[in-house]
Amino acid sequence: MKNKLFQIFALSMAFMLASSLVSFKNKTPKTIKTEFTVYGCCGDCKERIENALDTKGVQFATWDKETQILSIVYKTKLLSEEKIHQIIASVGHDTDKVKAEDSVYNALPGCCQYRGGKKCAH
Ligand SMILES: [Cu+2]
Repeated sequence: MKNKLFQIFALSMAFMLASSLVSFKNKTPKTIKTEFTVYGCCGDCKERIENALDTKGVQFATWDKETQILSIVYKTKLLSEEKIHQIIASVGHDTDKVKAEDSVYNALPGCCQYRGGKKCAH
């Protein structure tokens, strides 16, 4: 009888532990690290992209012109991934989700106009 009670006790403890772990996992973390494609071509593009992301809520951001991949760590309280895509598009760089306005894109220096698979002139 005692043994059975102990079994029930142990089982319910295990269940509580498991469910608390699940709810812990579902909580939004304070910071998120993510990577996505941002189109650009040269060191000037890199500076433009990274400067645009030098903003509140971004802990770390680096763009690789060879792979066109942006790696970013941001605070979920202050930013969302959508917002980050918009910030980048607002300085003329297309992402895999948000395209820059043509007027903003056309205002980029000619050597930085990367659309159509063009390589930067420098
Ligand atoms: Cu460029």
